[in-house]
Amino acid sequence: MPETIDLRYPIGTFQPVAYSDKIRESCLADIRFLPQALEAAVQNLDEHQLQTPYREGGWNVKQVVHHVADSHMNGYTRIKLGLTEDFPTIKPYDEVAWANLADIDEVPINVSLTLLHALHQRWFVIVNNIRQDEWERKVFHPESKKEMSVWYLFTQYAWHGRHHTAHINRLRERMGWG
Ligand code: NI
Repeated sequence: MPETIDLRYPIGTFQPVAYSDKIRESCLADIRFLPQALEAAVQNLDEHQLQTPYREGGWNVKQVVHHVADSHMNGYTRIKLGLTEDFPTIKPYDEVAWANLADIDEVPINVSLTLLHALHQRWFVIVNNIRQDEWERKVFHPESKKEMSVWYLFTQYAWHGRHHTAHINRLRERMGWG
């Protein structure tokens, strides 16, 4: 496997999985502890380190942290829509363009970490209370023209948080930042 692909997907690409209690438990833990895990990943990094791309041509650490906040605000909304409306159409967004708006460079990452702590505290309570029959509720993604279940979204965002945390942790290891 070429190294660039490996760096892009340090924990592998997202793989949809069928419902199981065991996966539910591990994804709940991912949603619950993502803010702490991401905070630990960036601990003690200085401004120069935060400006370092996690791979050549990739987002820098700061962009990654702000992106997780952007993405998970969308994810929180998508799951809430899926739980409260009948087959709603969700809103895609241009994540690359979002990562290039002024807030990403100007706002300290602590602001997004605080946001993620608050967001995930609410998000965890929602997903922890999803009834068995609600996991199969569906949303429609108009760009990929795909139906996605609430279960799919839940497991995807659990993966997504670990995916980006791993980008930063792998970078720290490669750079010897401790
Ligand atoms: Ni992402």
